[in-house]
Amino acid sequence: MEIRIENIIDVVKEASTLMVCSGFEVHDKGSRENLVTSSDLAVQDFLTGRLSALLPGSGFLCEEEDLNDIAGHEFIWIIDPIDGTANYARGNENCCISVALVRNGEQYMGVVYSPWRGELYWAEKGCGAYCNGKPVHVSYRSYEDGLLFTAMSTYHKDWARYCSDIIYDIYLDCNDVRRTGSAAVELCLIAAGYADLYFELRLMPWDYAAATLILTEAGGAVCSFDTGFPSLSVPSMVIAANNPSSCRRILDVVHRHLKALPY
Ligand code: 2AM
Ligand code: CA
Repeated sequence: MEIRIENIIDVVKEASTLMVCSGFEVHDKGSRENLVTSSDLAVQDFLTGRLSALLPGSGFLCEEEDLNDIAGHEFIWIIDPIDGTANYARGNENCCISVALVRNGEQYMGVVYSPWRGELYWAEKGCGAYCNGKPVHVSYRSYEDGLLFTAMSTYHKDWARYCSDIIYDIYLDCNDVRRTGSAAVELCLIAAGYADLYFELRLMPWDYAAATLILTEAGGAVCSFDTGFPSLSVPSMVIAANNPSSCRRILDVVHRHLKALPY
């Protein structure tokens, strides 16, 4: 079955019309930090319908409605219908649709579209990374000149001390710290050279599956706690940077503070 990145881009752009609609309902998913809106559900339903028609028999791992059907499929879609829902619910522009296509367990294609920011990033394994049709590349900044995107453990405030200790140590040596509230937006901004370093204690695959392909195709480096690539099926730590040595340096700080993952 032939699939082209343009097919995915068209579907994601069409899905975004459901995101930028006026009027949506907001509900929590068991805690006040963990929100879902009627737009998240509408975008996910649209994407799963259209993408399964593009690749009949493909599997899905999606944030909403516990959609996890990944066993035994050559192709798997990993989808966050809205990454940055807490921003979206407040009218903050830092949110996006994130769609990754995994083939035989490997990242294959990724699209991240932030309609309010007007940025459509995509990458195909081995073919580079693009934003709005133009190639993007990571920065050449040193660790010391680097801007760090990071976050506290929003859904697990009991782990916040680990995050703050790690962030504090990185902050002492780098330039400064930023936080947008969307992991996918942040990883794409590093791909395009607007920032340089990244650390999150625990993310879900749909937060990073597309954006980490975009970042590595833009020349960046990505790893997890055990030095390998973050998992494409279960929650993982995500460390990333504009080059392998800065990525390693963040990992060294993490290992100074954590002997094992708290999850
Ligand atoms: P989400 O909107 O898909 O849940 C990592 O920072 C991830 O945590 C983000 O990509 C976002 O994913 C979620 N997040 C960010 N800020 C948040 C907040 N204030 N409340 C809850 N979740 C947040
Ligand atoms: Ca989401």
